[in-house]
Amino acid sequence: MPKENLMSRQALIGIVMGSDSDWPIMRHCAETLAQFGIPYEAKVLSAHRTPDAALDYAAHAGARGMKVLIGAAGGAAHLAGVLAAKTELPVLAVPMPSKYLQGIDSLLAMPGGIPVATFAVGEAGAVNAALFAVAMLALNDAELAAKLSAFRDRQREKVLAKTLPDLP
Ligand code: RP5
Repeated sequence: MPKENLMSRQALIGIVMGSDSDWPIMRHCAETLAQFGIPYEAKVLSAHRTPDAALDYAAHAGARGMKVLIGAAGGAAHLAGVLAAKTELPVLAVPMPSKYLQGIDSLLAMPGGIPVATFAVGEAGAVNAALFAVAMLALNDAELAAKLSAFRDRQREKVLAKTLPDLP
């Protein structure tokens, strides 16, 4: 689907990242959603640097027609939890690989009662958060479910077609 077309539609997924420095990883999330033709919006909002704006965004996301929020942050990644505190939409968390602890510091536990679904650190997590959001939307969208099946088929064929270099 052409980009303009996708962006002119009501965003169903909000990708929120703590910094523009997270974009090189989170663009993989956006690209995956675009691949499935899912309208999304991506924003920089920080749990620490712009707490009021982050809370406000989450508080109004449902009324704006969004179905899932994806929060991505590094350095004690509170962003997804902060978003989840202000919305009853499902919130997915993608921990960013941080400079000193390679993202382990981003995998903090959340208090009971405010769930976030946390994915792998880095690019795999960014793509998987998008695929998980697709799977949730596909529960009520047969066309999207068919696209997800086709994606899995292509992925399986690619893996089965792989060959290894000559072994010694
Ligand atoms: C977090 O701190 C951001 O999500 C980012 O992963 C990390 C570093 O941010 P910058 O200093 O690059 O803006 O809030």
